[in-house]
Amino acid sequence: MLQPNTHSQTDKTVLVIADLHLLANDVGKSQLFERFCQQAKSVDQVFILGDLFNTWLGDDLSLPYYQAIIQLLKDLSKSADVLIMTGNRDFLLNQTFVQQTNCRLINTPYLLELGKHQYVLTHGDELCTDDESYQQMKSILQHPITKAIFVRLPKQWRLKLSGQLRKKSINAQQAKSREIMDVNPQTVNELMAKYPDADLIHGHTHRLNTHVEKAFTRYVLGDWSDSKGNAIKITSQSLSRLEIS
Ligand SMILES: [Mn+2]
Repeated sequence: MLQPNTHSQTDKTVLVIADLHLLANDVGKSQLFERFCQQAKSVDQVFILGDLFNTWLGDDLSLPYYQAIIQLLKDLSKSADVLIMTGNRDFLLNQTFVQQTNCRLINTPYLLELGKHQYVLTHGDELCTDDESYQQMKSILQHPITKAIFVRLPKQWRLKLSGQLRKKSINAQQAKSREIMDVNPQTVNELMAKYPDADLIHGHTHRLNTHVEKAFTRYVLGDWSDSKGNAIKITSQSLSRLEIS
């Protein structure tokens, strides 16, 4: 007699992280990520919701800097399905990165279905619509034409340009209020209206918290320091927070 498939999609365990902002020379945080990868080897899927890397200036330029991290991702991919969404810092991740790591790049928003539960996964910066200058800058920088031109520039130019952009961005952030840089509730509601049965998981704002709204719960992932990281663990039965240390 045929047995029901006990390893169906509904049984899987999933880990979700975001905003590690890894730097090539940041040994502490790289080791923390290594410990996370050890824990993650026993799960089915790992979602990285953007800004895994602090800067990514094209696969040809940035891959050599991050070889230790690339190796960790490659090893993790052997036991878990690793799905990566780009953030505002690493939106130039591309196919050579995919080939070297065997991770998959996914679009935002991504609908994750686990048992009876649905989760909308997104980096979160597109929800911060009060920050109009940021959204304007994003639409220029992440435009396919801009990206295509940028990755063809000489490496030295790219390094210089990214340094200049970073300085501008830091200055701009200092002049903005905390509220402007958080998600806009109406934008969140508009997104979630398209997914009436789902909860929301996002990063970007670095404000780890759980907001229980009428129609959905919004789980915000925190960023990682050199000594402490955070993740969300989901099964078909439950959702819980994990601390990585
Ligand atoms: Mn971000």
